[in-house]
Amino acid sequence: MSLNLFKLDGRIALVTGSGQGIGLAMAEGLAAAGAHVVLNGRDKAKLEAAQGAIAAAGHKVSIAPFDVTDQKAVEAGVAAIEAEIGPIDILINNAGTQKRGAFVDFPAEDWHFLVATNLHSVFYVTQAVAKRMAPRNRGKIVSIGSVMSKLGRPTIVPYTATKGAVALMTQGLAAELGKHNIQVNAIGPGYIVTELNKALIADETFSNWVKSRTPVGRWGETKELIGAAIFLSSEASDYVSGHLLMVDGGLTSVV
Ligand code: GCO
Ligand code: CA
Repeated sequence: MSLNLFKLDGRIALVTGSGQGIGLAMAEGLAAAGAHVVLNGRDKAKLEAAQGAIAAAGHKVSIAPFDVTDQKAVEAGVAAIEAEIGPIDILINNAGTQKRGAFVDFPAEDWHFLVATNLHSVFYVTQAVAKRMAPRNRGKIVSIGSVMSKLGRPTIVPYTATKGAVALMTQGLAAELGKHNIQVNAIGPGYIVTELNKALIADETFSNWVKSRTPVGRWGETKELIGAAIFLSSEASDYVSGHLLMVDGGLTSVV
């Protein structure tokens, strides 16, 4: 049995929100596994810096700067990738953000921003990509959910709502796209050291709570999400669909 199951050579992978953090780590990992990665984000300079690093490592990488919350920009961006680079085999819906605050005071505009960034984006990008994958009868769609796809905690109700939606959207898409040999799954990161979590890491009480609440007793690193991303992007997962794969150090499996 060869490990070619996990090779992504010859595949094109679009990773949204991949200028930094989890998205960039996954893009680097997919590139190392052989994929031609297409980096996406709104900050072109950040994408160019990331592109430089991945190219310097000897991997194939392009950039596609468009705003995933703008349906017209998404449609144009995806069409351009397919015309200029080639058919997208793998889509990683990673773009997302976080805003924290008491629910009763949570500004409606922040709610709308989180829904647009974390959920509308998945609708726009997945639709633009899946309608092109379907006639090819092959594709991998991986969305980034969260431990909050299954659990709640105070101050992040809007974020939690969007991540719960991503998990069930994954199941719905798996049901509908399976006939086109498109596998649709999600990854649920636990508490990972990222820019979005900077304030939490700096809060000693919260950080100690994460360590005690997580069986492996520590925060995760962005690179620890790469294995799940390669698995769900490769033929190793051709019979896996509709699944939310938690990468959370065991957090969601214990009280
Ligand atoms: C929080 C954090 C969490 C996790 C994120 C990763 O405020 O509790 O941002 O939401 O870090 O969900 O999946
Ligand atoms: Ca499920």
